[in-house]
Amino acid sequence: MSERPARANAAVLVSLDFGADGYAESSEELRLLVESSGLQPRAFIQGRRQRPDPALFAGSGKVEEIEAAVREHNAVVVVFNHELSPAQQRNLEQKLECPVLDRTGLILGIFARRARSHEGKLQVELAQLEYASTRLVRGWTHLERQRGGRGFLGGMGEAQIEVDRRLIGNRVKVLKDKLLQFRRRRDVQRRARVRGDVLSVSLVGYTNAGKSTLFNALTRGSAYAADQLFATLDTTTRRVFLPGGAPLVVSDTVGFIRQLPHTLVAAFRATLEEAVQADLLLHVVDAGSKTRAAQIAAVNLVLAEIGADRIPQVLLYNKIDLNGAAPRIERDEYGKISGIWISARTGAGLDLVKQALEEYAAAATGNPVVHSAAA
Ligand SMILES: Nc1nc2c(ncn2[C@@H]2O[C@H](COP(=O)(O)OP(=O)(O)OP(=O)(O)O)[C@@H](O)[C@H]2O)c(=O)[nH]1
Ligand SMILES: [Mg+2]
Repeated sequence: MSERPARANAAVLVSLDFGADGYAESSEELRLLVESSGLQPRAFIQGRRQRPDPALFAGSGKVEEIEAAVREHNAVVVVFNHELSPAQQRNLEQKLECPVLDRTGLILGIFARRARSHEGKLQVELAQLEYASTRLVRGWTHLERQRGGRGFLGGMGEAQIEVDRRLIGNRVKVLKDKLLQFRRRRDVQRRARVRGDVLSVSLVGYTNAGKSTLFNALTRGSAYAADQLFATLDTTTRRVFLPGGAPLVVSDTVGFIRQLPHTLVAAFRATLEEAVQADLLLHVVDAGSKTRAAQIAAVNLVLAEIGADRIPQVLLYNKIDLNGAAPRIERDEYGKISGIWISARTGAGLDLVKQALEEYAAAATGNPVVHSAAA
């Protein structure tokens, strides 16, 4: 089968097992990430190694295998499920004669495609520039042009790759200044809300857990929900009233993922601050995920990184329609709500979520809970 048509988005995936936990799931996640980025996985090269090769990350035999797959599928990019050093990336690109993306580069590319708001775009650009400034990205722009593939890789932007480090430095400064202005404006808005004595709740969680679907169900809004990783990049905030009449602001936020690139966490700090400033976090979990515990841990890690680990949290085990579980509330030994089993899609258990919010609102404002209907 050597007569495959050239495809602008064919990708060869590489994931190597170094004996760490969660290898299978992380490899499956790579496939989802690649699909979410608009690339098509054509071949998935896997292998086992003790430790990365300093020059090429993979062993020479594995690199030959990758090279053959690139030829066979006419791939425009090779995606590694790992962090590559700038030197490894450059060596691989020379050897494979094909652009190589590492995990951080891939996630940055997805964020670049998704960013909609002015602030979101500035944040992604900042993260990309800080990432690019450590790498000789120039290496593959000519290859990209030769192959005529734009699309995904075009997301890095040739113009910004053409500029030298000094210009990158200048641009980074401009971006940081602009983002600071956004942040100040947001602070003002937030202070106005605090004065208004309104409970603020943020939906946080692993990417694709169902945050936007739940946000829409709770606010009857139309946040973009989709079966792709990082569907949401911008924080959307909406004011709603609970059945008992208490006002509340709910925010939908960007999803987290294990090994979320640090440049991104830093760049998105302003957006994520909405979560940091919340009175309560609704931590949405895909209850059916095989790596549920690892996903919860990854989210908590990022929350700690942005200083949101001390905010009270309720775990929402979502998508129970898939396993037929009944909606229910779990309480800890002090009677405080710790978890709720729901389906954002069918609406099962949403009344329990509202009930939990009423309890929190009452505790926060000192007003007793008013149940709208006598049970
Ligand atoms: N079966 C089922 N699917 C759900 C449920 N909630 C959400 N989904 C689906 O899960 C996918 C992801 O939902 P989103 O609401 O976009 O998830 P998210 O957490 O906002 O994802 P990101 O913004 O990408 O981080 C979509 O295909 C939803 O339709 C649910 O309760 N049951
Ligand atoms: Mg979303």
